[in-house]
Amino acid sequence: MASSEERVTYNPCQGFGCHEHCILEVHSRDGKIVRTQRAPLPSPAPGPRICSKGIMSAKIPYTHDRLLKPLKRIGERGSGQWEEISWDQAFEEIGAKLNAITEQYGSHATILNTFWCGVPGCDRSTNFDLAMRFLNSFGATRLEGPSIDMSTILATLTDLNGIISNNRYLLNECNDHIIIWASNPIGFTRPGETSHMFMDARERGCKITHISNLFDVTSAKVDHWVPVKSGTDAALALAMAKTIVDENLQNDEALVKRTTAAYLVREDNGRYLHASDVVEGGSPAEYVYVDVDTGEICFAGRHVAKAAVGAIGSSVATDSIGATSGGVATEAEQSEEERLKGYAASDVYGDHTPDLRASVEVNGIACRTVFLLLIDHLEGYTPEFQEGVTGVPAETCRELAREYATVPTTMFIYDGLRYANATQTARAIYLLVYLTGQMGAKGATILPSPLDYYPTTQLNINPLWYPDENIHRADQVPWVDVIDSFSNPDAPQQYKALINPYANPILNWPNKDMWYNQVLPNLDLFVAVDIRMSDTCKYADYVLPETTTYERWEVLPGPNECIIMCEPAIEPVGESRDIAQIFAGLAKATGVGDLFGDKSLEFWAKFKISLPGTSGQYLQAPLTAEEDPEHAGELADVTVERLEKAKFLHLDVAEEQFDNYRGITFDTPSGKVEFYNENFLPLGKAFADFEPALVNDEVAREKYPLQFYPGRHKYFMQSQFTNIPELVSLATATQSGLALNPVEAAARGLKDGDEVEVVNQRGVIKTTLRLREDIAPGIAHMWYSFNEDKYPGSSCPQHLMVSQNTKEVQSAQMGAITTAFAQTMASFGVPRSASFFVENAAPEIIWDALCEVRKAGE
Ligand SMILES: Nc1nc2c(c(=O)[nH]1)N[C@H]1C(S)=C(S)[C@@H](COP(=O)(O)OP(=O)(O)OC[C@H]3O[C@@H](n4cnc5c(=O)[nH]c(N)nc54)[C@H](O)[C@@H]3O)O[C@H]1N2
Ligand SMILES: Nc1nc2c(c(=O)[nH]1)N[C@H]1C(S)=C(S)[C@@H](COP(=O)(O)OP(=O)(O)OC[C@H]3O[C@@H](n4cnc5c(=O)[nH]c(N)nc54)[C@H](O)[C@@H]3O)O[C@H]1N2
Ligand code: SF4
Ligand SMILES: [Mo]
Repeated sequence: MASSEERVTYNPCQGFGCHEHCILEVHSRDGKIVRTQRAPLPSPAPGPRICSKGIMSAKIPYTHDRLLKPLKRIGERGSGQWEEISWDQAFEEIGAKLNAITEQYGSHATILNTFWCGVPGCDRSTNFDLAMRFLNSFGATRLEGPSIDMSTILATLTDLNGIISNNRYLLNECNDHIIIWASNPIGFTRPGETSHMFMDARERGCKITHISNLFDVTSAKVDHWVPVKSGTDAALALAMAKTIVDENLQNDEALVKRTTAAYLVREDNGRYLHASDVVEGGSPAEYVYVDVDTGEICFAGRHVAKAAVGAIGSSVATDSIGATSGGVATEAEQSEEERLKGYAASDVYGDHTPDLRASVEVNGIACRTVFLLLIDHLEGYTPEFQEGVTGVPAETCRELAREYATVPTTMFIYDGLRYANATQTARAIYLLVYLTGQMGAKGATILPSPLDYYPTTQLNINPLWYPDENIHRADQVPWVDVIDSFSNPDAPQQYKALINPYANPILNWPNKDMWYNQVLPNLDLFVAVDIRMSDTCKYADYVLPETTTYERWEVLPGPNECIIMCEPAIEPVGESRDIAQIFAGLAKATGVGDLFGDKSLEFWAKFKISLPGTSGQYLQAPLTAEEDPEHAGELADVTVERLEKAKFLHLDVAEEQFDNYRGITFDTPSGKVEFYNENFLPLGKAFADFEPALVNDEVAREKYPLQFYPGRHKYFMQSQFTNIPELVSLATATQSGLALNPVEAAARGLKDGDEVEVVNQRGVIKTTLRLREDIAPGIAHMWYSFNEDKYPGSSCPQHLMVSQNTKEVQSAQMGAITTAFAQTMASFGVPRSASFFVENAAPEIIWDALCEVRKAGE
């Protein structure tokens, strides 16, 4: 076959949800994809890398369960009986039902689930932008996000007003030590470039320590593995903090400069002392400290030099919303250079040096510094105490603390802290970073959920999100309120319809029974959009087939510091349509077609680059030699024309890798890190503490002594790729059945290959026992990605998990975080529907469940 017939395009990997965000070079011939390989994007070392899923991704358009036509349910929900219908009929019938619901209950009665993990591009995709546009055209209600992957974000919401630093290329700066805490990135969950960066660091002589509850692939690749008992990490982190302050290894200067450690707190009510408490007319916004040399009482104002960028609150720059309908440029944000200058100037102490250890009476009020309070708080968290809790020897804890405090160390934390105490645990880990001054230090920072996020390369998506100036037409709601409304006719809003475009919640979210028993029976209409028949589609009334990433347009800034124009590699398979067509059809059928418009996905994707980015300027990229040999290297605006020719351009990102923690100030009330947060005083949680996780529950353990651990598959991406036979073979050969340590099996008289039942109060799973030395005693490990049909006559792993969206797991701390966050967002003028809320429930309980294993039929 002549090579001229081969077509090459660049498309995001369908498994984009791993956060590696690989772009694939896609080769197709005669309208069919023949292979995918890594794209030669010009980017920092080690350059693009892909994994087995990226290679098998070429099969995604052609799977046996690919949705090819709109489907209408004809049997009971979940019965799998469908009628194929035309798009016209689908839009007409769905439109009529939505209109009837709107007439009776208002447009907010329709819920849109915008959770994005399944869609290539995730929250950066044009798909996501158009979901927001539909939300804002229709005036629907956005479903609040599940508490998944949230612990580090919630910790930073508490201490830093939501600022994260997650540029994965900072791993290239690590030469001394990396601690991977609660994550399995190497060769597993981050199998692309990130794995290579870890291995390259090791080759440079950088030591890697891994702290985890089981010996996983990452443990096997590092220098030092520290096993901890599940859900106990806060005890280890706090005992490390205690060792650091006991041995005076903390960084006093960093504590004073960047945190409120030297500020006085009133002993009577635990609140920060303010200038207004001390002098008549003093400012309630000024904090109080003691000069270490003179003993003078001094005041510090709040100096925030335009705080760190990229707060997770919202992708919306609200100040520009008013201007969007005219397509006018957005207000310029501060440049990177100005921001850093601002940090340097943000000295609130003048000539004074604050005393970290002041204990004084001011105006008759006894006060002590936050640092002294911390020393008291850590009193009980001795290395010996933690040994009893975590199983980590006290001496190992001390050594780790000393090493951490004296060797520049990057802390890599990801999402393994999936327990009810996750927020406090993540705060305890962050505390170590503040104490030692490693926050934002070169080669020594903290990277939560690192990815390729460049705040300076964001496109302005407001004009896509908001069809007009009414930014408050839509709303947002948590599941618990939806469930409540079903049994309460007086609830302020009834919810009747659900549209689910990009996720597979009936499989992935830990509350299957809530769907079957409470949600589905109360919905008048359930519409799912997907590329294949998922568990969620199975229960829908209408299933709408979408194009895959290979059949549609996209423009993505970010991956590998590039901006990529993703053109369709092939024609849509079957009658699948792209999301612009799908939402436009729904909008038209519901009378909001004029607002939503009828532009194509290609138009919207290109439209994003035709506007200045959020920095107020067009994105810039150096001219390539192919574009202009004479001026190669010179900066020029990224335009549609340039991208059409080049397909991808390396964006002009600062030479110095960006670390959002490299500055000094934060947008907190004090302008500093508040690891002592007075909002949480009523809960006794002003500091990070160790609270037992649900798996540590002693009473329940009597009946169910094992941790039920339904983990992710190496060869799948949650439920994705479970329809690729080659990957299914690999997965079933290596990760199937129930994996148990031989010690636990012997104690139950079980042997390898036995048919067993995994049980708890919520369900019984029938499966086969596999003995594995690498699974720690105490853990019953399963994998969870397959459709429920894979478990005939049995519960699915998700049944045994703690239900996430119930009142029982709502937590006071989450309530306080959510309330504070809502206030902040409102004060910025961000509409509720655009804020990134997560449900007010214990943050991560995916592995926080217990079970017992017994021989089948006993
Ligand atoms: N037991 C257990 N449960 C877990 C986890 C765990 O480790 N253990 N992990 C949790 C985590 S971290 C997450 S993020 C969630 C993930 O939860 P989900 O976001 O539900 O994840 P996916 O299974 O990736 O599902 C996405 C859906 O999108 C569909 N899809 C893929 N590409 C496209 C597309 O281009 N267009 C459309 N319309 N649809 C598409 C897929 O077919 C699939 O049905 O699961 C959570 N659940
Ligand atoms: N192959 C593959 N890759 C994926 C995904 C997938 O489904 N498959 N999903 C993607 C998504 S959405 C996400 S959010 C990420 C998640 O990526 P990670 O956070 O890296 O992985 P998880 O599987 O959530 O976490 C598993 C690890 O957490 C650690 N762990 C568990 N409990 C504890 C504990 O109590 N203490 C400590 N210290 N460690 C503990 C163990 O090392 C375990 O191997 O993976 C992404 N990548
Ligand atoms: S690491 Fe693998 S699954 Fe993840 S985006 Fe890259 S190729 Fe896809
Ligand atoms: Mo995730």
